[in-house]
Amino acid sequence: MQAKRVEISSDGRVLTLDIGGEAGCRFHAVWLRDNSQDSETRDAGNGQRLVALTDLPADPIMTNAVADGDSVVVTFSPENKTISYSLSWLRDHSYDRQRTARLFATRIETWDAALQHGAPSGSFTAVSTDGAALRDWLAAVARFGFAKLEGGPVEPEALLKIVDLFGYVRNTNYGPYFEVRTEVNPVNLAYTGLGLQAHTDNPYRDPVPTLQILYCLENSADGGDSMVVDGFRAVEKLRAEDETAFDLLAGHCARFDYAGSSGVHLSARRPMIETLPNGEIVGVRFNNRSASPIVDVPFEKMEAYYAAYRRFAQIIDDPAMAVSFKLEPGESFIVDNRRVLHARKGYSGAGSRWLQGCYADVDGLNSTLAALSSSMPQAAE
Ligand code: NM2
Ligand code: OGA
Ligand code: ZN
Repeated sequence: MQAKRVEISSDGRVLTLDIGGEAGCRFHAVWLRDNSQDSETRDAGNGQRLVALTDLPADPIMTNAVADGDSVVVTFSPENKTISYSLSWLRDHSYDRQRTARLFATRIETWDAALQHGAPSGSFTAVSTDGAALRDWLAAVARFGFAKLEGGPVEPEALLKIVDLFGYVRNTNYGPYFEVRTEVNPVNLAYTGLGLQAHTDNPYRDPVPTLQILYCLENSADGGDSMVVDGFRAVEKLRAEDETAFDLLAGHCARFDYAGSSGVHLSARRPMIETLPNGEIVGVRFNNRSASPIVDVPFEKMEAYYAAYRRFAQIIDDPAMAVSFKLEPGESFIVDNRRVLHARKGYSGAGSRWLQGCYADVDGLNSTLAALSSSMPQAAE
């Protein structure tokens, strides 16, 4: 890659480059200096920055910039420091562009019941033994917020082997993993045969567990089918239908609590729809069982808030939104618990039902996915 134009503004504060197909791409001196990749600024081994921002001059000026093959070489005053930047790195990190409003991160693809027959799924054996299969399965989780895994061993703790493939278990008051089966005096309604409306887990926790795995060991009772719903698609629908309803749920905190066993009282205040400063949707918290009285909505808006909440719940419960399946022993699924809600039908009858569940976090998943993706060729799309 060559730079066709390399120009410094007369005050030395802005560098303008034509890189590849991108013309007139501007960078500030202060930004470039902070992002120097030289060995005094960044450790050559681990890539970490060696200096604090306050160690650098507040007002650096560029005194010279020249193209040099696939790099541009810039000299900064007052340090009189010359630093080389790769053009492809600059192109990849360019910030001088139109920002188009979007609701989700680019890799996210929202879905509804139509995904039923192409639901993301992997083979336990393949993901355990083949890096490319693991990468593709993790990529599906990142894209769709859930994936099934089939053909695993029908043995307790197999779910921990799945977590070991990409990250770390999140231990909680429920233990490193938990038994999801009918109990006498259950500490949580999940440990009964009741149906569970689509929900995200542990909205009463801050930070919320960002991944959940449910692994089936027995499922011969009548019922007990699983459903997953894309919370981001539900938000998209709500917003398209009624932006005021979206604003009400995104703009006020709900509250969630759990105090079902002795010595535990978890609570969190967060909106049901969580957004970034640019409006991007990053999280959904929805769980009727642990919702607490909402006190963060002004009196004048409370009825409208309830109408929005009800409409959001109707969208979530609409069968046209759900992918459903009945887990067989040795099958499991993982959800991004900030995005995809899970539900189960009630169960009863002669047979038995036993799942094991655990939490983990997406930092590990994303890290493993990124490392696997950079170390091997991409799968054909
Ligand atoms: N269990 C399964 O978030 C919830 O309370 C749902 C969680 C008990 C760990 C159930
Ligand atoms: C849970 C849960 C669903 C099921 O344990 O959090 O939602 O299928 N269980 O039992
Ligand atoms: Zn749950």
